[in-house]
Amino acid sequence: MVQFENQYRQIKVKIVYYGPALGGKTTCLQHVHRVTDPQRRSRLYSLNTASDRTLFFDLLSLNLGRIRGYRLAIQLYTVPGQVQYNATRRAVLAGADGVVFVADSQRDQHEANLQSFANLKENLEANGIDPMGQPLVLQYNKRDLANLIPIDELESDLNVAGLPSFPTVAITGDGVMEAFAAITENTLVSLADRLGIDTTGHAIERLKQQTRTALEPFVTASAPPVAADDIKITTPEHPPDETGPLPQETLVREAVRANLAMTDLSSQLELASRQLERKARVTRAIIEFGRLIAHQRDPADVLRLLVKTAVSRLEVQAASVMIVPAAGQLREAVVHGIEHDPLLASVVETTTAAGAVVTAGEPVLIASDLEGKTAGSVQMAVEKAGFASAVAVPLLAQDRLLGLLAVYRGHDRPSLDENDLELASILGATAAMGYSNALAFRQLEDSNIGLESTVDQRTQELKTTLDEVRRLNDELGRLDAIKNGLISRVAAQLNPPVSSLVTAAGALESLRGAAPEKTARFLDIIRKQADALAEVMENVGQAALLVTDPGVAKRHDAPLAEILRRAVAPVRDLAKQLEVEIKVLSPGNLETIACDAAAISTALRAVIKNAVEHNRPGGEVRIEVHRVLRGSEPWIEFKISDTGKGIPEADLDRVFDAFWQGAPGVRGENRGIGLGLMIAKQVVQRHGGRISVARRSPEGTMVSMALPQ
Ligand SMILES: Nc1nc2c(ncn2[C@@H]2O[C@H](COP(=O)(O)OP(=O)(O)OP(=O)(O)O)[C@@H](O)[C@H]2O)c(=O)[nH]1
Ligand SMILES: [Mg+2]
Repeated sequence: MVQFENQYRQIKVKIVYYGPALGGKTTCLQHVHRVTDPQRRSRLYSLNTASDRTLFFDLLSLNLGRIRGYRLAIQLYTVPGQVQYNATRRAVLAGADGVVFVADSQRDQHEANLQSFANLKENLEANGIDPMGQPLVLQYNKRDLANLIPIDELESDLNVAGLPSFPTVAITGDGVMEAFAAITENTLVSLADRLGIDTTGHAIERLKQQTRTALEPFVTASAPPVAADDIKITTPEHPPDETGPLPQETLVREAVRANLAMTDLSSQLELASRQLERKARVTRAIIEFGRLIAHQRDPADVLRLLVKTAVSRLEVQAASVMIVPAAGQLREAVVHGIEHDPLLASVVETTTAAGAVVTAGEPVLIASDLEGKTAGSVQMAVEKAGFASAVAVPLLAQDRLLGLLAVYRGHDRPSLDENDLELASILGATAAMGYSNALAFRQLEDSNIGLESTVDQRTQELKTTLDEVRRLNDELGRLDAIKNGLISRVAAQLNPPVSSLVTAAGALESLRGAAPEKTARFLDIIRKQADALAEVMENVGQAALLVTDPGVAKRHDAPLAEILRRAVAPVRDLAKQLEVEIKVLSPGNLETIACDAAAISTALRAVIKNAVEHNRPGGEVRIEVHRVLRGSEPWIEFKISDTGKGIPEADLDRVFDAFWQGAPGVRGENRGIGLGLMIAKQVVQRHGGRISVARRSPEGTMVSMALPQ
């Protein structure tokens, strides 16, 4: 009777070797064990009850595929052949899924064969098994000996049903594996039939094919030598007295059952411990992977690590990670062992197989097993790419789809199974968390950088604004100082002419009707004082203009000759008075210059007047005009030089300051309010020009005013 072992998702199938005493059953079982399990991963157990020996072992290393998702495993038993151990035989036969009857081919054993065969039928029936429906194959053993029963005779005596039969030599293994392959195949087909799987269809063909593929190598393999520890013998503490009366049949049966259960349990424990070991390995791998992922800051590194770990832990040839960029289709991010992911290659009705998996949102296991869940396009894509099995796991973090992990295994290895699916799912979930963390970290970093640069920019702007405010404040302070100076100067400057005017006007009044030569002196005074007043007013006007409008000059084309005339004419009288000669040296063909003509004339006049006032009697003021090139730009340069005492070197920097007047002039007094040169400098600067002052040798000062033409 087939055993479902749910915790291992495994079905255990029981095959019993039956036959007359000394027919070779034990020898057969040992042969199968040695051939199929050369590494001795499963043990061959032997139970002793009285002097009989029941051998059994689990055949776990065979990959016989799956039925309804359950792995198939085989358990082999022999029974004691001696007549008196019938209770044991019956107990062992209970739950048999298939039987191999090992007949002894020696002539003198024929009666024993017939008796044992009859006994088999009887015991099957006693266990509620229909002998006709039971999978059964026959071995005619010891074909190497003399005095044999011919095969024909054995066939007609034992095999009326036409079952598969094999001549064998158990001690060399000849024919043993062929018989084993036949009983395995028949048993699995019968099992599928009992489970209601259509035994005429494609599924059963696949199962048979898988069984043949699994057993083929063993049929042709030669058996390794017998090992000393091949058989583990479990012996009762007090061996029963062989000569004494046989124990009651029921007692024997119970003893055998208990013993069988014990050893079966022990083999299950072995299996469980192997699975536990594997689980522990897997758990360690998961912890290690989680630790690695937690340290990743680069999303691409997380994906690379996932593929690397999946390939090594799941022992697959190929793997890939696809990702979903914001609102986009899946695309490959990391690919290993394949050029392109097969799930992206196949398209059914505009959807890729990968798309179908992520839409379903569940991990998928694809394996070419008997009853594997058919997954339509995914299965097709995997088969088309030449792989036998695959696992695809959607990568989700907080319910958000990030991508898909897919791993692929070829036909040369056992199919990926539920354990692999589970491991892949855990790796995928861990990586998805790591990936989404790394993405968030990167976003945070990016926005931090943005924030920093914004703060920098604002700080810079603020600094610029502050600098500007400071500059404006300084300028305001400077202008305020000029204003205050201007007011006191103007008051001082206005006082003498005004009182002279008042005096002269009074004198004129008293001389009303007098001769013109008498009044001429007072009129002269009035004119001169009026001129002085006019000059003060002009200076104040200019200063006010510069203070209120420090912008760029308004330019119009003006003839240079006119500008010069307007600058020099008002100073001629003063020059004559001070016995200073004014010489204008300019090229005849003076052109026009784009400037604020009135302002430039005023600036020039201030400089010329300064040169006249600080000259010596008999001295000269020379005004030269040149056209010069600054780079490729045409400029006009005015050079005003005098023959006065000159300005001390230390004072040269201060001549353009407001109200600076230096040493008293020719007449021992300062005229004006000391704004002339400052105004000149501001006018020139507003035109984008240059003004400078230098001492001349051997005497005098030279001021240069240069303007872009
Ligand atoms: N020459 C020869 N000897 C064999 C062959 N098969 C088994 N023997 C020998 O026959 C003897 C009995 O073999 P076992 O395998 O113990 O027989 P068994 O069927 O298990 O016997 P019980 O357990 O007593 O029922 C041993 O000495 C084997 O070496 C064979 O094919 N040829
Ligand atoms: Mg035996």
